[in-house]
Amino acid sequence: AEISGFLGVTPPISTNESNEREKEATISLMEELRRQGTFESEEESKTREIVLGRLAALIKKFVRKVSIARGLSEAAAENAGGKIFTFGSYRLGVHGPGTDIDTLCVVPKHVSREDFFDVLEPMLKETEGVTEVTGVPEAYVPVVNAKISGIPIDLTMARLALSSIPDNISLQDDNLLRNLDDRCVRSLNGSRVTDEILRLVPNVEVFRDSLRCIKLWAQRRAIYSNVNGFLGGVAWAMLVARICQLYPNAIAGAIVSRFFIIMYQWTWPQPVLLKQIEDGPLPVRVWNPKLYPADRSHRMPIITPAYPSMCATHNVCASTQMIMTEEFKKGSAIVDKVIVGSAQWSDLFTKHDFFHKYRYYLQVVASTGSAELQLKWSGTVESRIRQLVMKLEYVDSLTLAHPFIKGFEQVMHCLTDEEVRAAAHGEVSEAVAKRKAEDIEGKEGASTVYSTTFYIGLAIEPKQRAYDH
Ligand code: 3AT
Ligand code: MN
Ligand code: MN
Repeated sequence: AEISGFLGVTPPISTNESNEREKEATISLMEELRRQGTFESEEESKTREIVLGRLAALIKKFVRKVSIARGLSEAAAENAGGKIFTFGSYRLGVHGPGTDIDTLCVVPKHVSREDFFDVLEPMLKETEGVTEVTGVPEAYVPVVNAKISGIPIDLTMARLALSSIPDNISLQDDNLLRNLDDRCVRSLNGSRVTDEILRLVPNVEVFRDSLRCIKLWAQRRAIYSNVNGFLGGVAWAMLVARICQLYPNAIAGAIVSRFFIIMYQWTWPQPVLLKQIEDGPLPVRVWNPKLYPADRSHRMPIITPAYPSMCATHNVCASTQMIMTEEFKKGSAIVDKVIVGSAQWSDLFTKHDFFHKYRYYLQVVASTGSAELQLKWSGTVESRIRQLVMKLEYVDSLTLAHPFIKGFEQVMHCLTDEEVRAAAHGEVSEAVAKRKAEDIEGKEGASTVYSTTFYIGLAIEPKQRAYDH
């Protein structure tokens, strides 16, 4: 990739090594990240490796079983292979304790997506130490969720147009995407993007440490969420990767300090690219604002590096852009002080003050009468909050509509219709709040209400006084 002598779409800003202050700041940053509990224990780390080993063996067994059922010989079935790839935070090396391992299972052409849910899912359920197995075949990226030895696993699958999947197969070649089902292309995308990001940073270790810091900061400041119009994990990773390209010899403390100032001053909608966007073998859209008006409307475009390149931040709207820009500015001021020794890294990780910041809040309550429905309904409502925020941006006296990044869930056991109605509107009396499931069991007219409440903070323009005119 490094034909031009540097990684990225422009030459670096500086190839200097970090100075003493930045080295000290990096040491204290790593101490703080440890203190904040962002690293898992040695033991958990070992468990993850064992889990992945077991999973890899299980996938081979699954491919073998399906191969035999399709009439392949023992030798051909054995040779059919099957391989797992990880992506997400685990692959990037920035995962915290208890987070999931995102895993892609690559199978040969004679193994179908139906087999994944009809054969592998039951095999998982029967495997010792595997719990909470649920398949979601109808998802945009179909997935099986499970826990193996207590570690949450998201398992996606891609079927390649090959008769066998050898252990040394790489997913880098765009031609592998030819003649694949869309769901397979989407499943491969997660892994291909992650691997490409790692290939495009000058120093993976520095990238990891810097990203770990930025992720924690974004979570604490409540701007880590793709659905709500902020940035998700992949977008934050790409931003940090771009800064690493611009300062190839800098260490984590220095990268983080450049990160804030560069992101604060970035001339959006100029896109953040890790490499030039390439064309490829599929009849699919690649991000191109010259060609597509929808792409032109992206306010903070951050473009994925693997073909077919897409914008990871199409959900950003005027309000969330304003909020993130403000946070970049605040972060920049704190980090400047940290580098000269007049502030602590912990100051960067102070919790947001969303619930004290605004005088008015809009509350959106999604409620149903069943846990299963609630999961779907609250997800639907959450994905629409953005639309509401964008409508609010048009209200004259509103200067900002600030969506909070998560909803608050409640389960309320109600005895009367009145209680049900109140609960569905997000009002809970003390009596209802205290009641348990067994308190309403078998009682006539009683029912349980599930609710999720979302909040949007509203900043209102100060009223103009008469003499202003
Ligand atoms: P955690 O450490 O797990 O919190 P992460 O970055 O690994 O952070 P996820 O496990 O949620 O985040 O997601 C990993 C990748 O899976 C990111 C993205 O490529 C893909 N992904 C996540 N959610 C969706 C979704 N709803 N649709 C399509 N792809 C998704
Ligand atoms: Mn994950
Ligand atoms: Mn996941």
